[in-house]
Amino acid sequence: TISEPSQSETSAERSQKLEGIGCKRKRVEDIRFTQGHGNYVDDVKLPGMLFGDFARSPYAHARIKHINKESALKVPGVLAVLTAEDLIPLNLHYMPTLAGDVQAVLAHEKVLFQNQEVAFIVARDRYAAADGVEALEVEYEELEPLLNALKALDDDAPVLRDDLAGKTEGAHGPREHHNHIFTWSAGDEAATQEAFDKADVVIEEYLAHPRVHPCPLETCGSVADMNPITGQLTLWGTFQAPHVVRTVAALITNIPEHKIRVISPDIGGGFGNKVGVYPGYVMSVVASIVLKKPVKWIEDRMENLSTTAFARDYHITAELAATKEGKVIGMRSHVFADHGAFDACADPSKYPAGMYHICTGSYDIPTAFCSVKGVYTNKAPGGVSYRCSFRVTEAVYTIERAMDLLAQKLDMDPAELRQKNLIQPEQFPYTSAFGWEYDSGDYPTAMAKTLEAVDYKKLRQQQAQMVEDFKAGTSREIMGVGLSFFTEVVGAGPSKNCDILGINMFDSCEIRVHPTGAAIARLGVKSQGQGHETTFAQILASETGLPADMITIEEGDTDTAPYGLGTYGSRSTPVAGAAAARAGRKIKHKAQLIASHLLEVHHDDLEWDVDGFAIKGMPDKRRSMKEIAWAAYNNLPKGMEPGLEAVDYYDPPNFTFPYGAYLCVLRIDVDTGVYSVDRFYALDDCGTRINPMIIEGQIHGGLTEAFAVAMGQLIDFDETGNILGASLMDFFLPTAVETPKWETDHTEVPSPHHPIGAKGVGESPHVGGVPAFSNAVNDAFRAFGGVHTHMPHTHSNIWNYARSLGMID
Ligand code: MCN
Ligand code: CUM
Repeated sequence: TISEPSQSETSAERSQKLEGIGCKRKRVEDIRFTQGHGNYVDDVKLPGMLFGDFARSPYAHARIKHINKESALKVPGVLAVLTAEDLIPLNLHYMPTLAGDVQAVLAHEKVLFQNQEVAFIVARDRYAAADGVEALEVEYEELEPLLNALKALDDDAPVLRDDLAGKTEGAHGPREHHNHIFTWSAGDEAATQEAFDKADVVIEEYLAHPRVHPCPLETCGSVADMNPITGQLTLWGTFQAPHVVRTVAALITNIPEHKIRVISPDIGGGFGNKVGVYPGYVMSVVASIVLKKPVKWIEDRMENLSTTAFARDYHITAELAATKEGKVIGMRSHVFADHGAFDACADPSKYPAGMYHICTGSYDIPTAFCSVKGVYTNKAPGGVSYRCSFRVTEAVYTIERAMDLLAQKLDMDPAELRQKNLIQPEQFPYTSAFGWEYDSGDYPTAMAKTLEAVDYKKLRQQQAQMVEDFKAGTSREIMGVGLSFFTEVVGAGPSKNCDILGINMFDSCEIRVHPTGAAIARLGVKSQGQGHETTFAQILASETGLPADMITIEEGDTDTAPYGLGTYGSRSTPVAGAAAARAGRKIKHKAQLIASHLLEVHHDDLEWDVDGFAIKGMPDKRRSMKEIAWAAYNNLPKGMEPGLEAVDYYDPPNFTFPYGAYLCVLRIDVDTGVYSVDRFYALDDCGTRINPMIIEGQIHGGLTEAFAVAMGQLIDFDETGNILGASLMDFFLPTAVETPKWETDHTEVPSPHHPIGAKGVGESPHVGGVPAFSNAVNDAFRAFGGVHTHMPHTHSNIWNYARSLGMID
């Protein structure tokens, strides 16, 4: 009944048909996206569904004196006004955060940042809810706001968190001040001090990494449907980690976990913004319980930019110690981390500063020390989002700016200084001064390839010529060459290092092969645009011999997908991708036993050949995976259970360490501060490449966001705590018009511990891209006495910097 694959086809031909690992397979999800048939949270429409909207605080810091619910309840269509008073009896006015703090679901007594959630107004439709928000009367008494993280621990700094009064222990050790969250350090402080004491040359610089926001196209939202008859809660939402949301929901509501179904439908970009748990999610659930109807909550753009997870806001001091020949012998960094009003950072539990201690970067630095102080301010909570790999963006910015500053101090070329200090191929696996075990890499090759591709020498000659011309008064244009050599740490993670709320950070894949040789695979991660439906089918195609087109990938429904920790920290390929490969191998193992039965030989006499098993030395005597799948349902070896299914939960032995060498060339018109990016070359190594086209897309996206952060994005505040830049009128979201042209390249050093050798890639271009841009801008001013100018490098900031250096009269 099943047709044999044509025996005349060669292995190579059959292999190509699978569209497995290495194939530039077209994105299967785009069939629905490009035709407008994606299914996002706002597309969920249920009978009788109500809408909730937040009344938010106009002040950054104020006491709530009185709330008059009546004024809102009078609005036609408004059904309920919920405040903290309503949540207190349910013990839901605060919710636990992933960082071991609590966050107000609705402000109780005090508001701590502008646009904080004060009341939830539920109405028959969005418009009535918005009218209710307008009508609600809240009386506030303004308090002094705290906006400067560097002043948060001053003796006279205002007290922000009344609810923590007298609490001397935080989730990460003792608290030393009313606005102090944690102090965390890594490395060897004494040894590092010794290195600095004996160094010929040291540099020290304050490097601010300003507050930005990932600004995904789709904002956050949820639909909660509590069935009062069955007690079943169904929650659709923009969740990067649906299983974690289910567990947190069970813990805070006491609804048994099997009665909660969390569904992440299509997601229109996450970038870390959709990892955290937000008051809106909780309030849609509470409102559905109270009103016995489904309740939807969807943020608007300004709410998204001003209240849900921001990124960075790291105030970094970077120090390097080196010999006069340019060998770095010590690295030190101190950070003030602005976490906003609540510590809602989404890091693995043991790492309150994420993976910031990858800040020795790609260099063989024998001693290092870093410490991070987290503080409260009157700003929105968050901190770990935006293609950051848990603060690796900040870490790479620190070391890559510091290397340029050291090169300048030594009067050395930045490429040469890097080459002198790169970790050498024979040093892998390499243990860094902070204890990370870098799994693999060939850094000098990546560096050499990059310098050659751009003709680095010639660029430096051109630059020198332009400096001369500028100084001679014949030109008003200068040129910058920005290098960045980054190392990432992704794939959280090994359970020895990583957990979230005590749940180890493994991931999972379950595959079922149907009788006709088609299959469905479900994973514990959740794509937000990364193309998992395409690439995970490719891994399984290579592993099982079933064509990728015959494998459906499903993610995001906790009732069907195996438990997983979700998609962030570029962990899907390193962890769930590994689980997929291993689940595929389990399928293959059973298939081999079935094939041995069908071909009547011992299974050791069989060998795998692309899409089936053949008798060793007799390639024509074979059974394809398709035939084996059929047999799994009707012709099995005696005693074997029917079916062809496998599940794999994978706890990786280590992180993966993708890396890359980036180079940016830009020209600046000094009199206007206007720059143009002449060239941006990005070489990435993410180990085995599953889908080169998807990788290129990831890199283009990440570089575009790097450009955005380095050159324009900023979430700023005025002195009273009003958020500036909370709309797309002010917040820089580059379009095709501003975005430079990207040149991509790669090397391929597989991860030695990953089943198919793949490392993550989703965040690399952002991590490496930001310092390349910032180094380029700073490099342009190096010959004119410039040392460091802060991001964002807007035209006006560049112009002001040129003025401060006396380059403009
Ligand atoms: N891939 C590959 N070969 C590799 C590595 C990855 O073909 N060696 C493919 C993967 O199979 C997957 C994609 O590249 O289809 C990204 O994989 P990975 O690096 O594992 O990252 P994740 O899937 O875990 O995605 C998370 C990462 C993060 S943390 C942010 S932030 C970010 C990013 O992805 N958010 C994104 N890229 C994004 N892209 C889109 N479109 N939307 C987002 O929200
Ligand atoms: Cu830090 S942004 Mo991604 O890890 O979702």
